[in-house]
Amino acid sequence: MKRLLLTGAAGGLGSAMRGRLKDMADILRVSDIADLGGLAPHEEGVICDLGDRAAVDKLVEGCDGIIHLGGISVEDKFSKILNANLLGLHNLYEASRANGMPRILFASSNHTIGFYRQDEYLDHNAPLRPDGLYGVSKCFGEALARMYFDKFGQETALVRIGSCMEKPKNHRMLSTWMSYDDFLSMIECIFRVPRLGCPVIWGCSNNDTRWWDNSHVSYLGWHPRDNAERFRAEIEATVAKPAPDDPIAIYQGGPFVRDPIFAEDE
Ligand code: NAI
Ligand code: 15L
Repeated sequence: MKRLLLTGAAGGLGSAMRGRLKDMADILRVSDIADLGGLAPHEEGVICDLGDRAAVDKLVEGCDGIIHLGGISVEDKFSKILNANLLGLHNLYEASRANGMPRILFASSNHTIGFYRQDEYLDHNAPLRPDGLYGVSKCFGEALARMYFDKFGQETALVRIGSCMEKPKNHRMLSTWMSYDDFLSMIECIFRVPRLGCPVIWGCSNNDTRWWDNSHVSYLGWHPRDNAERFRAEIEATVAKPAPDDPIAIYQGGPFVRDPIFAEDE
């Protein structure tokens, strides 16, 4: 690719992936509403609110691919989720439609299905069961992407990320963790495969206790190599195990299922 756009580049995952994406394109256009820090030689920076239609149109212009990580990433007030995750996504897809429909990786989330139990094994056909407004916004994103595929042929990978961080932080993440290396190899497969379509892809490593079946996307050639199991002893020694009747131990969405609906004036 000549120019790859990375939104949410100042966030936790964006910061971790920026350097790793260096060989994916001649230029990495990094964007966020927050300060992007220093730019590497292969990067160009654009400060942009995803809720600003005109700014997003300019942001997408000239890009051959988009990794969309930007937005609200936890439960929050609806007004904030509305701007970044609903209006922002609509802006991104309209901008893409006007600019040659570059392939998109949409960072969806396991919180689209957070109310399934941890003893259930899901495939991509499982009906949505979001665990909060944040999860609902990711369901909206998946539906929007699917509509743009069916109506216009816009390709998107709907990546339902589990917990993508340096290492798992608790017992639940022994199932949901995805390593940065596995995310990078997934990204490479998504942008290399001749025909992507608009598949749901579960974003977790090759964890012994994973809950999700990716066999429908074997055509991508993605083979996650890491396994959270190597952190089990460390987690068991350092993190208290939740009681079996604690929702954190029952539901796939873990602590998100306990979040309230946040009031606008709080
Ligand atoms: P993060 O919250 O650290 O990063 C999100 C970035 O989006 C932030 O830098 C923020 O400034 C930016 N942003 C928020 N509102 C914006 C707006 N209106 N306009 C432009 N930028 C805006 O989240 P993280 O962990 O880096 O996650 C990245 C993406 O992956 C998010 O979309 C999140 O929902 C998704 N995801 C991440 C998971 C993880 O384990 N890190 C798990 C599941 C999904
Ligand atoms: C998410 O969707 C969040 O963005 C991230 O912060 C993690 O909490 C992750 O899910 C998770 O479920 O562990």
